[in-house]
Amino acid sequence: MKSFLNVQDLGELNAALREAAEIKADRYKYDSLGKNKTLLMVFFNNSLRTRLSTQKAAMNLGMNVIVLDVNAGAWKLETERGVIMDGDKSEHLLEAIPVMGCYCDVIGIRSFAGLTDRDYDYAETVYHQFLKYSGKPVFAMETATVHPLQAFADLITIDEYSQKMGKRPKVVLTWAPHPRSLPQAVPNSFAQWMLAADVDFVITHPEGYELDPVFTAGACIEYDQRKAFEGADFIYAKNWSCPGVGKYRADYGKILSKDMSWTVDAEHMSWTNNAHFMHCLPVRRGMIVTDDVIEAPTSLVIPEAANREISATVVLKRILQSV
Ligand code: AN0
Ligand code: CP
Repeated sequence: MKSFLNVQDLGELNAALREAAEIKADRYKYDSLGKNKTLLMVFFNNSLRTRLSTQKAAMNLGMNVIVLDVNAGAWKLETERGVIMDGDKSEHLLEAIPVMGCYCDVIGIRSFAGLTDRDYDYAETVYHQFLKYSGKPVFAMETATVHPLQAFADLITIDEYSQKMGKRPKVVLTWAPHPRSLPQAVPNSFAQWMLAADVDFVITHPEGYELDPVFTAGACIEYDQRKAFEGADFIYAKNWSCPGVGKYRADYGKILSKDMSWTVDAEHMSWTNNAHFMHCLPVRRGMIVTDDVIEAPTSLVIPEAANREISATVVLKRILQSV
């Protein structure tokens, strides 16, 4: 595997889930695979889970790890081509990327959507520049439109808990309010992975929040949150800003609603089949979810975060086996 952005990059999903279970049972099984190999993690944005879990995954495989926080000590990078660099940016990404590629064997990138230029974001411009100019395998640690390590960890979690239920689960992705404009990467990937998995999948959100059909083609969209929640086994909450689809194109990246009736509380959960609550974290309590719901025994936010180590170990293992 030379690039990891989409569910298809992983091949057959059941095989990947079996590999995840194998690694979870013995996470050091492949501890010499990464000997004398270096992972470079490049962060253009903040992170807690991705930073720690991906570094831990690399260490499970015996790799060395370098972390670069672009906004904390590196030269400020220009990413657009063809500009006169007379502002505050000292270096161009097109030199920085091949330089980074000199010092490592694999590169992970966190580069969120700017949420102003939809075409630039949805072309995954920064990610593809890394792929093209680093000469190394590259994987997404949340890029402009996707967060596949998160979606894979979410799928591993849903697979584990639905085995305990002994039935094909109903999984609901619900929009919830947030004070700031957030990317669509997490819901895009979650939808893409759920549609590839063996689950019944429903998306619910206010009008204008329709995700790009590239990720949701074939999904059931239910605008009535209560109807969507009925019979659900897993509630996956997330805020996202306007994806700018169809007639909402000019609203790309904007907040269209802060309707607090969408906050997941105990009443919302009472509509479900005693569902598990999920969220990728970081989460704002009182906005996305109430304290009692996130603290309930049915909440999976911590097991989900723990599975980030497993998804990253599988992905890095696959990459190492191909370099
Ligand atoms: C980010 C997002 O919504 O994409 C990262 C989530 C993993 N969240 C925030 O910026 C709060
Ligand atoms: N879920 C997730 O990716 O968290 P971080 O932003 O803390 O890495």
